[in-house]
Amino acid sequence: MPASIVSVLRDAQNIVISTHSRPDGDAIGSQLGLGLYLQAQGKDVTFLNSDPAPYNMEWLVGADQIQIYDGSLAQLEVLQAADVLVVVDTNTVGRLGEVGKSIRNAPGEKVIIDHHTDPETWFDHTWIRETASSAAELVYEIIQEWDSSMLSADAAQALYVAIMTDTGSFRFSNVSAGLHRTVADLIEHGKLDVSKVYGEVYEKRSADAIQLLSKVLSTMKMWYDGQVGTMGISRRMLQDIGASTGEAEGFVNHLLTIETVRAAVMFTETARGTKASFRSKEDFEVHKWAASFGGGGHRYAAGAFLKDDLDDAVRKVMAAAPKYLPLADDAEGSDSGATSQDGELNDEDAAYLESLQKLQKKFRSI
Ligand SMILES: [Mn+2]
Repeated sequence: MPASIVSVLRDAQNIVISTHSRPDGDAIGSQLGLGLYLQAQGKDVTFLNSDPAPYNMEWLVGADQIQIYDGSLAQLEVLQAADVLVVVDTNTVGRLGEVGKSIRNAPGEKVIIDHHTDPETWFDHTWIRETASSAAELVYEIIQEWDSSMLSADAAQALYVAIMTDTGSFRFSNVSAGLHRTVADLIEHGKLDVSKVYGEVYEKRSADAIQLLSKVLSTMKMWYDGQVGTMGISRRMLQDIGASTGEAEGFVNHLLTIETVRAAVMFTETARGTKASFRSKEDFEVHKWAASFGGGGHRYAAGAFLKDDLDDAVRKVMAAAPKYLPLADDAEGSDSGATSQDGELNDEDAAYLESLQKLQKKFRSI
């Protein structure tokens, strides 16, 4: 209940707010929206994250107050002194990143405000609704319960940005009339120029990012009769262009614009392995598929990290697809790899097969 969260926050003086590693718009917007509101209520608020805000969130008022966790004595003292520690937009100690254990082990009461599936159980107070469009929607409900006349323009703007980014600019299936009423309130409170806000978030890309997009689009592959689409970013691509993975944010959504595609996976190779971002629509759900690789998230948007290079990660994830997706019957056959025009192995698969054979030879020779 938001009322019980309100009383926990009202009774606190020192409050730490944190969110997930590699934070997105909802993470930063929810954190700042809540934090600025609490500051207006006279609370001492510390924003403590494992990673910096993405470049297109740096302009939000309050973003310069966000501290990056470094385990310093000063930060440990703040954590010790916190009456309440609030976690927004994530529900596991692991997803909090470096700061996670310090938050969980801090003596203050832990509050979670979140909309992801399968929350961990170490929180003392929970405000969780899986069907919420964003963590920010839940933050707004707390503020509404408390006193929305204290919501500043800057806090309203942060919450608006959070909802806008987590709903694909108000178009995902969890957008309701009620959410639009919330958004209308935020526009009024923030006196927002919505077109300008959109531009700050989505129209600040570098030419490099668009160059990267052109390369990434060329890796597009259709699987299972076109019901699933994938794209991949190799480390080489990032190095060649000099772009960061943050600039590839949202690329996966291009796949979902294809009529036949019900699920899409974007693979991003890093030094330690490959990140898979899952997206889906209609009756396809991807969170269990992602969870089978140690990840998690929402029904229609989830992620996982595999300790494999790009090619192996693609192969493993796509081989598991029939277990988790309601693929049309005729699509499951043919030991189900990428659609190949002529039924022959494509270069990539041929290379993979070759590497397997080499590996077998190696084992035989031992
Ligand atoms: Mn979110």
